[in-house]
Amino acid sequence: MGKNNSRPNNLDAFWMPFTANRQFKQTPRMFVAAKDMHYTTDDGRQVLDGTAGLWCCNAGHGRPRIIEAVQQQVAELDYAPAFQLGHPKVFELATALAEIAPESMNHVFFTNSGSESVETALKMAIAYHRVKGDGSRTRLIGRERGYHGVNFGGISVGGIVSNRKMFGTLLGGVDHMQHTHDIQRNAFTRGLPEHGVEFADDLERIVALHDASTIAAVIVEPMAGSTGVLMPPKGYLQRLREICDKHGILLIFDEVITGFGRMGGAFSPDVFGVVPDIITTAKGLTSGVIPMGAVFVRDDIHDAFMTGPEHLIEFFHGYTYSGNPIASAAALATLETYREENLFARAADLAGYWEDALHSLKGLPHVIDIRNYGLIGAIELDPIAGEPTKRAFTAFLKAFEKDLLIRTTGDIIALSPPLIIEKSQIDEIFDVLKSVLKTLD
Ligand code: PXG
Ligand code: PLP
Repeated sequence: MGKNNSRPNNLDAFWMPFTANRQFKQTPRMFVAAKDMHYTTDDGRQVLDGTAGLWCCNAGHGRPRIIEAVQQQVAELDYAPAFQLGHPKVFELATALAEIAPESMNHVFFTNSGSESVETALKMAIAYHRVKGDGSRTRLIGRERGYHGVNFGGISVGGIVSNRKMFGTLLGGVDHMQHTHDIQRNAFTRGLPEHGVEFADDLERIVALHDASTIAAVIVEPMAGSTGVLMPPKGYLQRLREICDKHGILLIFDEVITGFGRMGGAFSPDVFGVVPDIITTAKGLTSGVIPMGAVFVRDDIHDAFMTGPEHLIEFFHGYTYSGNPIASAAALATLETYREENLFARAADLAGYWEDALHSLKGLPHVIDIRNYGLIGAIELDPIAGEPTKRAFTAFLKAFEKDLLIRTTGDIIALSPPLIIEKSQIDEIFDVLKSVLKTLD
């Protein structure tokens, strides 16, 4: 097989996403191959993947079953129209997903990304109330620091200022609960923080302001990833659930990061015990191999749409590539890989070792908090005065020089390795990080 891995002469045309383009193009970092736990750079180095790509390659890289499934599918049926026509794999996939989803969630709507899953879930929630004859419930409630992708609905309910401030007035009828980060009371907690269940009561304030009869849904990440890994305080999700139930508000969990084993179960209800009404996913669904997302819906929400004349479309929504055959084949093979290798349980089994290794960084210069759950870790650094993000980004560059891929957001280092990681590789991650943190200004 021929490979062409030489660096392109011109990097100008590609406007890179969420990247400091000018800086990158002066000193590019390029991957040309990946296998299991490692990337290969264009200068031939093996870089340990501490982030599963962008939180997505949960089964690791270059997994044979997934490669084979994609190759076979592309040769057999490349594309089938998504509207008013079907193909077998997408139905098989939906059934397989319903099996690992919470008991009451046996219906799945396919998208191509986390952002699209979020838009789909928000539209479904508003439309659901309307088909039930409750059309005044149109408001959407998000949370400060939330990340729900980059489309207009997602940034409207999202709470990351830099993702919102450039883009006008966004969607109307949206409000936000306060975030749950409380470093004063919870710093260096292992697992879920003790303090902060009362942050959920902020939803009561919002309900009192707008009246429950105007609110369609609340959307939160059960563990807020992109903003820098904020674990839900003990009892917090349960209380959100209770308040939503009390007021007839739908609860949407955005599990684009937490889904598919990251926390030691298929989805957050398996580990936190709180079941929402809608779950949005993407990323780990295909282990990052082919873009795909899925929205899981409680059965009675789905059923509420299945009324009216049978020849009419029930939900005016969908994407050209919803349930694409190649993505479906990749997802089926990914689920088989997770099952065969018991990877969700593996994440749970490794969580203790991971936690100990991570928390051994306590006491190193600039480290002001460490957080973990499952195979997720975060190290929060004290920002350089007047230069926020610089200290953590320097750590990223230094780690990369030492053949370790980490991810930073603000001054927080986020870690989320593929679930196939070995203990020796966990040691390697934290040995490198220790040496990097010791040399930071
Ligand atoms: N919801 C959540 C909770 C996410 O984490 C999205 C929606 C959007 O998914 P797409 O597939 O449209 O990107 C995400 C994505 C990071 C990082 O480093 C996080 C995401 C994406 C890229 C980087 O924290 N989350
Ligand atoms: N824009 C135009 C002009 C289109 O025709 C379509 C789909 O047919 C879209 C956008 C939406 O594309 P997608 O279904 O891939 O989201």
